[in-house]
Amino acid sequence: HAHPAKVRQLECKFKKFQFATSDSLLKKYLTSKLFEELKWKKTNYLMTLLDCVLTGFENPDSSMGVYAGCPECYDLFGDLFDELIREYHGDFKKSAVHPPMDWGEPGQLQDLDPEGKYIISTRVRTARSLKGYPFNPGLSYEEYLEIEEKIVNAVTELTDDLKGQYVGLRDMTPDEIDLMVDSHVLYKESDRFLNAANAYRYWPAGRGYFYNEDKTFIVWVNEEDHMRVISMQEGGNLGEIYDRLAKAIQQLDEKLEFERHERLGFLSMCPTNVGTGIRASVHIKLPNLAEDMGSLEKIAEELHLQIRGSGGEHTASVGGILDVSNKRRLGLTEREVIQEMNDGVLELIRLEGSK
Ligand code: ADP
Ligand code: CIR
Repeated sequence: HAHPAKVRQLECKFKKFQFATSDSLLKKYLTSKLFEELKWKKTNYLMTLLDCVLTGFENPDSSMGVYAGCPECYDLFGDLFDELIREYHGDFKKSAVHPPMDWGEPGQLQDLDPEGKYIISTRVRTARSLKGYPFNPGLSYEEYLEIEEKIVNAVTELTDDLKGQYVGLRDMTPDEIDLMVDSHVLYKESDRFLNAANAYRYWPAGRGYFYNEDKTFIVWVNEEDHMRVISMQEGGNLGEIYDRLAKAIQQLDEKLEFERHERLGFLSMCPTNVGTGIRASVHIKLPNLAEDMGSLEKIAEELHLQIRGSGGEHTASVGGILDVSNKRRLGLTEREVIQEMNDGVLELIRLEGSK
């Protein structure tokens, strides 16, 4: 059972949350009845409901408002997580099962914008968690260092154009970090949604990034997830970028063991990322469509796309640049996820051209 003091704290915060205005899925699905059923539960990594929902209680403007404290949370607090997951991933029902991994064939995708008229850059990332550890909210100082060591050992063995070097954040100056964040290579140092979830403890211990010579292949260590594997470059050559990521995952699969759920696929701290963990995005200019953001958002939703600002999640669009990516990551194979983004972005470009 959870510690009584922790349950009292949870009850107090839940009560306060009842008065908050929030469009989050947490608000929608954490009913008083469900709360009573879940409030005493505790995982083997000592994670309770409080560890999962603190971010949403403290940030009523969250879209989800929930992070898993450890893999087991997806089962122990499944009555909450299943609802959020179903709604976010396009009606992925409790009875649905995520398909086995399938990256398809190299060369199956083309350039989305061969004339270079719309797309500034393209990025495909996936999230991975190492087996045998909690997520950020439950990690100890020693575990951060252990995870870092395992990942660094694996990535420094990568071959060909994936070869590169690892830099720990503890060895960088604030100015160096800012420069890398602004050039979209490195993650932000503070995000209030992650901060509320206790994802920044012991910072910068165990945090860092690996990059190849051209900075087209990057691995983030111990940001939101143990591992974010990223392939990116200027222009719209989705095929080249996707193939690079597929090759990297193939090599990493031989060196590391990842946390995978029978029904939900690869597990990650945020329920939006379970399944394939893939977010494939373009930085794109669509000046005609962007004149009416309301209707562009609606079109994007129909195409299962999500629009973010140019600095990433929870940022504004600067210079008319939008971040357009697949919204669903669960219930489809890797190949299907990327095809959905491919087709959606091509449709947006067609609509932009016909305006
Ligand atoms: P994630 O994709 O890992 O969920 P964010 O939305 O926070 O995270 O984005 C992380 C970084 O990646 C940000 O700097 C963002 O601007 C950058 N980024 C995302 N898509 C692209 C892209 N197509 N080209 C260049 N940078 C990108
Ligand atoms: C939130 O709930 O708003 C943040 N924790 C981020 C959720 C994932 N982001 C997304 O799909 N836009």
